[in-house]
Amino acid sequence: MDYRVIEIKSTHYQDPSAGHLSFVEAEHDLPFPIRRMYWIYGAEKGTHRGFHAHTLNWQLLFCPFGSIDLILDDGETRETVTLDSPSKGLILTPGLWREMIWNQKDSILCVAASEYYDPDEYIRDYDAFLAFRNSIKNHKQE
Ligand code: T46
Repeated sequence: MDYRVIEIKSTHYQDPSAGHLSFVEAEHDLPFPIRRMYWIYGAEKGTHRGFHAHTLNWQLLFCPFGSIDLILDDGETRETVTLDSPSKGLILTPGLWREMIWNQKDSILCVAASEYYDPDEYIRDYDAFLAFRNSIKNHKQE
């Protein structure tokens, strides 16, 4: 499936009680420029969000606190990636259906996106998503 799990670079102080620092550099670590960032917080355990795909957006998702399952669907298979470490990142290409489930209350989901917010660039209907995937497949076979 068209996603990639990456190790986000982290630095550590000699004294672990002083915390850690992780960082991502757009053109060095990501295959897209960052135009927007957003984050989701204050969600209860069991929260289920998403239920959509993007036609244009590339995204980096990471969870700096807590644990969140990302259910990914390319129209043929479903896979789950668990974001449960501040140094784990998930790069999603356009055209993947995603759902997110909060495994822990107050987990935070941070996203760096390649596009400005545009509601018309979302596919929120699953049948429309399948039709979109089929149109890509047919286009590739031509
Ligand atoms: C995604 C997953 C991982 C804005 O006004 N601007 C924004 O930049 C975003 C991202 C959202 N919104 C509005 C649109 C809705 O009225 O915020 C509201 C909640 O968005 P949504 O229901 O799409 O939230 P999620 O958690 O289902 O999905 C979000 C992102 O929208 C989506 O791009 O990939 O997180």
